[in-house]
This record gives sequence, structure tokens and C-alpha cells, in this order.
Amino acid sequence: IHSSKIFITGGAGFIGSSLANVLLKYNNKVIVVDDLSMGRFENLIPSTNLITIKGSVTDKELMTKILKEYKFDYIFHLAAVASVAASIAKPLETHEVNFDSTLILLEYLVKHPKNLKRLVFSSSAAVYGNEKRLPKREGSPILPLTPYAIDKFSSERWITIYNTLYGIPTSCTRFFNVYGPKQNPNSPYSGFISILVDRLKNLTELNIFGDGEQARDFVYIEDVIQALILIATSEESLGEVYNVGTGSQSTLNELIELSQVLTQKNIKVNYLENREGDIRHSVSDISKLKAIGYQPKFDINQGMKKYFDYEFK
Ligand code: UD2
Repeated sequence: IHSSKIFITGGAGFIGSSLANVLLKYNNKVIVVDDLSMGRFENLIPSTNLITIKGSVTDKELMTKILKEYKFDYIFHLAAVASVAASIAKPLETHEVNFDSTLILLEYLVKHPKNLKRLVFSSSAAVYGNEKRLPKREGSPILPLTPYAIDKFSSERWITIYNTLYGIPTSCTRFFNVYGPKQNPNSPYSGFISILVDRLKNLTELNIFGDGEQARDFVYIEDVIQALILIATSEESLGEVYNVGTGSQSTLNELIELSQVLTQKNIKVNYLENREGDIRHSVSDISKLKAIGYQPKFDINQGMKKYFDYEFK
């Protein structure tokens, strides 16, 4: 993608800012809206092609104003309350962010469909819930277990149905566990690897919920950016949904061991009760994404090494 006008909701967050910083290298004009609940504008590399707006994707007036003013070529809808626990504690508030915002975008686009080349919506592996058959494929049963997962899946379906009904060019991603520089470790529901890095830096204790043998498909941010751009530009991906992962899984205990080898630091690990609703194993099948040209560059060892070189250099 180059010389285009691009809207990134949640663009000050971990994934959004990483995407923005890449797109800014190719003469794109990038407009970011973020409520700064988890993100920081400091994550973005200053550029005359970058406009940052502090605000919420639930603010229909603001969103309409931005959409009207810039007539985007691409929209990456990444804003979300990513905490599953928050969605259980505050379903109404998180529903507004994780679902209503999607409808605001779609309603505008139905009325003003002209320039848009693609709207990419970021969904989550959460839609598969505790489906036991691994790896999880796009065609696997959808078993959302939380308001978060329901909102992500509903948004996905609305986005996809607006493609069929109105020809709005849309695609969806289902992220597995994304990690890398700039992931905010400051919430209990921050990504596990960002918390691990924080504890190693400060030499504080790490809490593991359960026995640490639960496994996730941890995918490095650079591969996620590659996937997002590929999905936004491929013809085949119109109206489609894609897993974004590595196709392999690691346990938390394996990651702790690897991190200690990489940093030569040791921290105390406390094994506590399981987190309620925690999934045991999660791993993606990424053959659909590979079929449109995705070539992951980082397995867990390569990704962890790059991330740890950045954090501990
Ligand atoms: C990920 C997503 C979430 C949602 C979900 C769908 C992230 C950050 N979160 O949640 O938004 O899409 O997938 O299933 O990607 N853990 C510890 N100690 C800690 C923190 C975590 O033991 O201090 C455990 C946690 O209980 C879980 C594993 O580490 O078993 C991974 O936790 P996570 O919060 O990084 O990601 P996950 O898969 O729960």
C-alpha cells in the first residue's frame, strides 16, 4: 500500500501503531483515532503524513466527521477493549466499543461507498472458544464464551454481510496471541509475553495462572503487519476471514525457559489458580492465509529473540 489515505482506529495501540509506522514509510497519509485507554501517541513515529485524533470510535459524530473529511482508501478497524475480563465486568460499555463502532463505520460506508478499497476488521481467536479440535480452522465451530467473543463474531458477520449485501469491500482477521515491542504490559490482561518482559526487566515475581502448561499460538507483530497488508490488498480476500497465527503453539513454561536463556536472568515464578474461562490450548491453521501469499518470517524462537534484543539491548 502506498500513496493512499488510511484510517486506523486504535492506531495508538500495539498493533495499530506498528501498522501505522510501516505504512508511513510508503508515502501514505495515516489518520489515527484512539481513546488512549491502552495506546499512546508516542508509539507513533512523528511524520507530516500522520494525523492523530484523541477520541472514541463510539462517538458517531466524530467518526462521521473524520470519514467525510478524508475519503479513505483503506480502513483498519483495530480499536477494541481487548480485555475479555472487562467484557464480562462491563458488557454494555465494551459492546459499544467492540460492536457498535463497527456498525457506525458500516452505516457510513453504505451511504458513501466511493473511494474505499478495503475495510479490514480485526477479530479474534476468541470466537472459537474452547473448541477442542486443533488446529483451529476458519471453518471450525464458533463457540463464543464471553461478551468479547460475541461482539467480535457479530462484528465479523456484519462486516461480511455488508460485503454481500452492499458490495462494501471488507475482510476480517482472527488474531491469535500477538506479541512484540510496544505491547502495553500494564493491565493484568495484557499479553503474557509483555508481562514476562516487564517482570524480567524489573526482576519482580511472575504470576502464572494454572500449571503453565496451557499453550498459545504466539505470533510476532511483524508477521501480523504483513498479514494485515496482504489481506487488505489481495483480491481473493474480499469478504473473507483469516486466522493470523503461526500454526505452532508454545506453553507458558516453555516461554519462561526461553526468556531465561535469552536474558540470563532469573525471576521467581508463582503458580496460582487457573484464570476463570481460560482456554487450555490454542493453535491456528494458517493454510488459508498462506494461500494468498503469507510467508511467516518468525517462529517463536526468532520472534522472541528479536523482541528481547529490542527490549534488553
Ligand atoms: C488472548 C487475547 C484476548 C482474546 C483472547 C481470545 C491478548 C493479550 N489477549 O487472550 O484479547 O482475543 O486471546 O481467546 O492477546 N497468564 C499468566 N500470567 C499473566 C498473564 C497471563 O499466567 O500474568 C496466562 C493466561 O491465564 C493465559 C495465557 O497466559 O493462560 C495467555 O494469556 P494472555 O492474556 O496473553 O492471552 P489470552 O490467550 O488469554
